[in-house]
Amino acid sequence: MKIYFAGSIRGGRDDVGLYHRIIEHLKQEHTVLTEQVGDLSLQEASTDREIYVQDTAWLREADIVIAECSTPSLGVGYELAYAEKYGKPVHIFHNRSRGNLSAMLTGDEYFKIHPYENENDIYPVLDKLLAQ
Ligand code: 6IA
Repeated sequence: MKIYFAGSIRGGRDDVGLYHRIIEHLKQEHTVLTEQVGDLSLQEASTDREIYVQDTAWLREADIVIAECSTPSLGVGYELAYAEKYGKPVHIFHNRSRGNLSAMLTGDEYFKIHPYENENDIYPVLDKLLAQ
């Protein structure tokens, strides 16, 4: 499967280690198009226009979109709506202890939302949904 993994960048990098571990897990059996989201030392290398054009092309190419939304991010919110527009399955992971998700995500019945307590709860859910 070609996976578009979405996680906060300019919204805040507090969870970059978590993104990195999720991407490493997904890469064991699948292709992750957006490895830079989990890059622990991400550098400004492209223009914003280049990032937008590349990321929207990857969204259209992806088989599935997986987002970690515990750190709110405008860019991730945009990507989720873009994925819905193109009919891509969207799965959203969210740590319950980090506050409520935006009503624009929880109120959209298109999105599959997976609240979790601990990081270790994420991986079996991922394995199950990617095995389908
Ligand atoms: O609004 P945000 O920056 O938090 O949006 C994050 C989302 O937008 C991620 O899921 C990415 O797919 C995408 N995105 C945002 N910035 C970049 C980027 N470089 N490279 C690739 N994808 C991005 C930004 C440069 C960085 C050093 C600030």
